[in-house]
Amino acid sequence: MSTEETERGPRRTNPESPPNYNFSSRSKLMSSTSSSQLVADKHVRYILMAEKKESLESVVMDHLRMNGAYWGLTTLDLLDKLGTVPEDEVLSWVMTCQHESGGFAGNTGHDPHILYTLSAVQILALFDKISILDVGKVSSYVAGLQNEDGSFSGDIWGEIDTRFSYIAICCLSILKCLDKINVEKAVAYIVSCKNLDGGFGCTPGAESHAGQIFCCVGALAITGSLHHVDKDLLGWWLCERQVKTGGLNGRPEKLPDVCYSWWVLSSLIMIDRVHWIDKAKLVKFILDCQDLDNGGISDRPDDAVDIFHTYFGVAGLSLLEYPGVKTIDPAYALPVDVINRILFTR
Ligand code: GRG
Repeated sequence: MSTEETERGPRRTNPESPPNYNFSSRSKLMSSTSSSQLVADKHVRYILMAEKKESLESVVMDHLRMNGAYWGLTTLDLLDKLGTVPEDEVLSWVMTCQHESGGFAGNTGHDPHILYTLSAVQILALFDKISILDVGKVSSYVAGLQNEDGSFSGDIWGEIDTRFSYIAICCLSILKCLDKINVEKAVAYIVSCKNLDGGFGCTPGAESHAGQIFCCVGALAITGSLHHVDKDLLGWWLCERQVKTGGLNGRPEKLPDVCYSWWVLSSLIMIDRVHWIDKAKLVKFILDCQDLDNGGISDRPDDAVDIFHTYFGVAGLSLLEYPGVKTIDPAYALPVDVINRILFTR
């Protein structure tokens, strides 16, 4: 690892202006670094099958179908295959999940939660259909979950977590309604969750975890507040997540998991320290987690595949600039062309 790098992190100062990450230090990674290639067509087929109502995966995921739809549809878009899904059917189902409060549920007839509300907004963004939303209603639901100390609850039951801070900020930024919350207090709460190791936890004093770090760094990036991050200290903690096989874990002494290719890598990119890990070894780890016969990606080699790991594997390869995969935005977790379309148009 080199600590001689100059400070070249994201330079956004205005929360309403588009992100400006410096990718200049990212080298092109060719697929020849692994014994296998990305079997994109098989992953597309796997996702389209997993969505079918009668599949086991669809039954198991019934209560969080909105998240599953976001993972699957974003993967299809990254592989340039969003056009293969029946858009009208998807959009009308998404809208059946909206509650009168303005929030979205994980499926029709379920209770609303901020987790599913972001996924619903992201799905509409993928299809360039934010316009079918009552933006005032959705943004009021999200803004109404902010607490006096700046934190966010997930729903009316009040659980507090920095995941919900990220979701609120990401969602309101996409809807161009960040002015509906107290951004200063939201940022102060996130900063209060920063630990001595440079990482962030789910609440003040909670252990640093790569998933929470993504949420906190992402929220700080979107609000132009990355100066609160000690980039060298956090970059060191994050690059220490890479284990011998090339995979990344979420905290010390834990097993590697493909999903951390997203949580860790996106954070490293946002703080401009992605060149501190071995990218070729990580590409190989992700490719080794593919089901080469039936498509889909698992947490670790030879485990069963699922839609969550398929998304985070492909999203990780996108961050690694793998050929044939569209570029994803590390803060918004949507393809860059989608984010540009939203942030550059009124
Ligand atoms: C739009 C990408 C996107 C996210 C929305 C929901 C959310 C915001 C972020 C979740 C961040 C998070 C906490 C991710 C971690 C998920 C995970 C694999 C947790 C497993 O934790 P443990 O403790 O596993 O079971 P380890 O790996 O620590 O053993």
